[in-house]
Amino acid sequence: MNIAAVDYDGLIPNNVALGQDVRVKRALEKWHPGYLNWWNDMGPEGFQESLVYLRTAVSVDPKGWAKFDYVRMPEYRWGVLLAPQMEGRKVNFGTHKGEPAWQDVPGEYRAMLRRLVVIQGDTEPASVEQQRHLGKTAPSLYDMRNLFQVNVEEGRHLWAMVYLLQKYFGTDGREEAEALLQRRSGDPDTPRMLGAFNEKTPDWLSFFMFTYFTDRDGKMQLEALAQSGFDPLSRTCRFMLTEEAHHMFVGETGVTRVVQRTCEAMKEAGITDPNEIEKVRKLGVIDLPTIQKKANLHFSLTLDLFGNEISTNAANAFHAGLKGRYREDRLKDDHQLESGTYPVLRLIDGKIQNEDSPALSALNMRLRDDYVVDCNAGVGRWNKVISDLGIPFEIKLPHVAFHRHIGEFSNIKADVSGHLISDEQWKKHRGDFLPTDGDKDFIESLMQPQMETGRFASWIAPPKVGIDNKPGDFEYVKLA
Ligand code: BYC
Repeated sequence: MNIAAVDYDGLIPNNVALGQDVRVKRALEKWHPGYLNWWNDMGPEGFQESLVYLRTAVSVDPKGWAKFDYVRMPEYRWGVLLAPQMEGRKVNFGTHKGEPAWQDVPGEYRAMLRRLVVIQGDTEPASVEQQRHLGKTAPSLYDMRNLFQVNVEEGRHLWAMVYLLQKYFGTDGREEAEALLQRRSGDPDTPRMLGAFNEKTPDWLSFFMFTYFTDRDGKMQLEALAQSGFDPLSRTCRFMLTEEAHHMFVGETGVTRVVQRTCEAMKEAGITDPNEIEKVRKLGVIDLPTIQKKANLHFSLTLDLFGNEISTNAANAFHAGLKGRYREDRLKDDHQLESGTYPVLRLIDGKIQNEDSPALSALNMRLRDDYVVDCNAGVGRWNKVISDLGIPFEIKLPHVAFHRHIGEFSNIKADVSGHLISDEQWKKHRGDFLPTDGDKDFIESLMQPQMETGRFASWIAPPKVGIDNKPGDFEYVKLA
């Protein structure tokens, strides 16, 4: 079988020869109605009958893997797609370094591997649940289409993890696959597994921040799992990363367009001081200090997703060859880390300072550091838009100790610069760092839908180019 081509004949499009794997095919077909029920209950609210101009993966060839067409979301072809197998691939880190990559689950690591797959799987439907109400306040049909594209692909990523569970983990894999459809973002009794996936995505600025910051955690984690010695996981994550890139594009360009519109409106009105918040808001755009507060919120919530700075779980997963570092294969060291150290930012004697820690234990910290570098690149591009429009303002990522709920800094209060502050001071200044109820109400007041083809809400600039090179007046969603 040509691995680059996808078999579209059956119920579940795939490039894993599902037709010859009766047990797994049946298990997935049995899971399918539950998935559709979940999509109908918890997927986008409304618009399920509308025709959306979506891309669907039709191949895993990096040169041309997607086709664009109008699709009703419930009819989207969610499938199982793995990147092509690499001849002679080896485990390239940890204690098994140099051994052939596993095509089956190594028995001794079964529980650890299942946990990683389940956690990854859990985030995918969670994000769809968090974003389900956004369609009805879309600032344009272009944005609505991008939201739905992200949503159907997160659905596909759930399929990707469920395939691994059904194929490689027997009865308990099947149970985990069921449980992935039962948990609900924000539900007090059956919440999603990781903190940030139980938070609200109340408005479109949050959606753009989420796809910028939180989908980027997705990228980092998938890159680390793509290094896995368990080859089916590696191949799965490699293809997911292809799709993930668009989600971060939506976030980065979304925030850019909000920032651009704000600065343009300020310029037109002759407002040069970004802190003249009320005047700026009267223009029907979101003031830059509020955009900064949203960035503070989403960045800090996402940092929690990297787990504890010092983690035995992370050390064990690396040692076992299951989860590597960011782009492990491009790093130049022994890939075993038995003796090295890594500087970890910790709270020591009441001060935030670096401490050299065993490199193996510090892998969450290291991935988080790589993440912060990656985040900063896009923030620099937002700032270029602001400075090109002549506004004296710079968006900055807050200190990693700010507003944390997991790890070293979860028990202290720090300001955005990383200065320790008392509970009293935190209460007093919280509203300077994070969106207040007033900020939220203002943003909500702007969330009026704009559903005319080629038109955009007052607070966001049109994109530079259309999706699939379509012109500005293209009807991305044919409303039913
Ligand atoms: N919330 O040893 P530690 C994505 C728990 S996003 C709640 O530091 P570890 C996407 C932890 O589970 C990427 N609990 O943990 C983005 C552990 O509990 P147990 C998702 C947390 O394992 C946008 C205990 O604390 N993929 O794809 O080193 C849209 C001890 O912690 C949290 C992955 O995350 C938290 N934030 O690190 C759609 C990859 N943090 O087991 C999709 C797979 C920690 O002792 N996951 N805990 O009861 C992992 O690699 C790791 O499990 C984590 C945590 C990085 C999450």
